[in-house]
Amino acid sequence: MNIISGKELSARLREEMAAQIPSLEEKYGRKPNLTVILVGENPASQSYVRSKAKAAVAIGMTSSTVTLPEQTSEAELLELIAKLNEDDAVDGILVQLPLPKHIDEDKVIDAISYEKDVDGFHPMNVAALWLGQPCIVPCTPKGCIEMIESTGVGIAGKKAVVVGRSNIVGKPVAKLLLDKNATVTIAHSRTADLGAVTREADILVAAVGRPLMITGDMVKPGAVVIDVGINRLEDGRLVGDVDFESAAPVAGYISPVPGGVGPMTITMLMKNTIQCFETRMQNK
Ligand code: L34
Repeated sequence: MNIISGKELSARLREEMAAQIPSLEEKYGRKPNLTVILVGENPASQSYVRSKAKAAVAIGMTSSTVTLPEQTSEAELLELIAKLNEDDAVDGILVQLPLPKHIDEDKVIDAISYEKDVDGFHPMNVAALWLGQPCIVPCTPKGCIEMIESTGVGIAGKKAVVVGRSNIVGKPVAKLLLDKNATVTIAHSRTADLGAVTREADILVAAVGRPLMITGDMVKPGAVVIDVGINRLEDGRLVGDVDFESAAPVAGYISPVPGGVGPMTITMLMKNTIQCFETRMQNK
């Protein structure tokens, strides 16, 4: 079994990006900027947002974080987004999810200019992804593909099973695997005999959000296993959707939690910010 370290892969990719920024700055007269909006005080969100800002600055971009109180109204948030859409110095806008219950997430995502939508969540980017047109690819799915490709195991012709069907991970990662010519199955909480389905997978992506759900007996020997889950157990332990202990001896390659998909999500966010910057600058 080999461990796919998202942490190490990220370090390499971030170094490459850091090397790219000075020439971008020279060419366009400024650094790319990422602006993150955080509403409320969810500790996990606070920590992810801090990591994003830190990563942006570490590779030589600029980053701004706007922190708004929990009671912020939807109208106020939409107004801020409209202002950032118009701000020429802002290349990427990310609204950290989840939002407080009184705010409609779909409305907020719709309000972000699709050209600054570094998450790739805007309907325009989703449509473009499914139509096979140039788009901003969501960070977590993009990171999963990079991790699979880092193993050297080819994707084309393989059976890939994605467990989970969210708009943020399951559906887009399935589309990306399809684009790489895998034969893709999307399984989910209602799939009958899930183990029989996952045991067929040469590539298994777990993105259900259920701690330790995928156990070793559900993994095909030698498979590439990508664990997207980030679950905090009652004892404080951070675990994935995959039971690493039982799955690792069976898998050919497996990503850990922490140190797997999480850091890669942030790394892909940096890539998307650079992409948004370059696209806007070139279209000026
Ligand atoms: N808009 N909202 C928007 N975009 C996103 O891409 C996200 N996501 C998810 C939550 N909400 C979002 C993230 O950024 C999840 N997520 C995310 C990003 C990074 C990490 C985890 C989740 C991460 O760095 N995890 C570390 C450990 C974190 C810890 O110790 O708590 C890891 O090694 O997995």
